[in-house]
Amino acid sequence: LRVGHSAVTQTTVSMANKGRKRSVSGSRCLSSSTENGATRVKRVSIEGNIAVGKSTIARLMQSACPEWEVVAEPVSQWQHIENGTLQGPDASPQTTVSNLLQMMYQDPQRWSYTFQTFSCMSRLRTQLQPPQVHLLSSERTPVQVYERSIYSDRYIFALNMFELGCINSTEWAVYQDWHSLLVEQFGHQVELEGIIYLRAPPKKCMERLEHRGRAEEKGVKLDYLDKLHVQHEKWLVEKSTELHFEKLKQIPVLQLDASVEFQSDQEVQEEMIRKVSLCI
Ligand code: UDP
Ligand code: D5M
Ligand code: MG
Repeated sequence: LRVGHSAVTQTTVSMANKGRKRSVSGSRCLSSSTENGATRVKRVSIEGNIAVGKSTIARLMQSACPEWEVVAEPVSQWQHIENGTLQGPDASPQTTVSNLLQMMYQDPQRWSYTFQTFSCMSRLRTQLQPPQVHLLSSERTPVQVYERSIYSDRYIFALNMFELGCINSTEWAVYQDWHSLLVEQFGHQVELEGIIYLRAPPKKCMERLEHRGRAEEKGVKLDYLDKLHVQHEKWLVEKSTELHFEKLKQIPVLQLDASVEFQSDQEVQEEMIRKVSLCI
């Protein structure tokens, strides 16, 4: 799964050419350009299998490049579904009514569609937040790093649930209808400059998933990670997934080999972050 140098170089060129580069050297991570004087945000998403190390690399990027903003996946919202959100003086304190992540894993036939509606809505709401003020006042182009995207919601998870029969054909038709509407209406506000595909064999992801020990994921089997791996490969490597958005087909993909231990190896981390920096 190791990515050859030429593949990285090729992707670097296509991602970098999307903006005018002033300088990239040493620990400098970004180009510092604006277009037509307007503040322009560069957004990249980190994609990859469950527990491959997306949050870990995102945290490492955040400390290596403080001028980047990492927008984490709203997993805790999925674990804590809150009651009504009445605003103002009459608002009652919010309480957690359920754990939708757990419900989805325990009874996928019943809860997969509901989970997909909420994971996509909550992700979009989170990613629509404007960049932090310090990013906007920086001389450099603000960069937001998303953990996954509304595209992996559809082309990895929802599609997989449909193929597994956990979302039926009516739910799938309804899902695709509102997902396309959301992308048409809001897609430009979360438009991606590039995708970082963190890639590792499903067995390695399984080891990391077990090591992380998230309670809801106790029943996740290697077979499920195998299926998600294939979905990632079809979308991001083989490009055989049927996509419904022209812009999405053009987005450059940087593959990073996450099969090696990078969390505790500074040299490996630095090399990964260097590859990302060259592309942004
Ligand atoms: N992890 C690890 N070595 C690595 C990267 C990650 O041991 O090189 C561990 C990390 O500490 C966590 C688990 O793998 O316990 C999953 O990582 P993370 O939550 O970042 O994965 P994600 O689900 O966000 O892709
Ligand atoms: O992903 C967080 C957890 O949430 C993990 O168990 C996968 C699951 N997840 C994330 N997005 C989706 C969608 N759209 N459908 C189903 N399950 C999802 P992690 O990889 O740990 O960051
Ligand atoms: Mg994560």
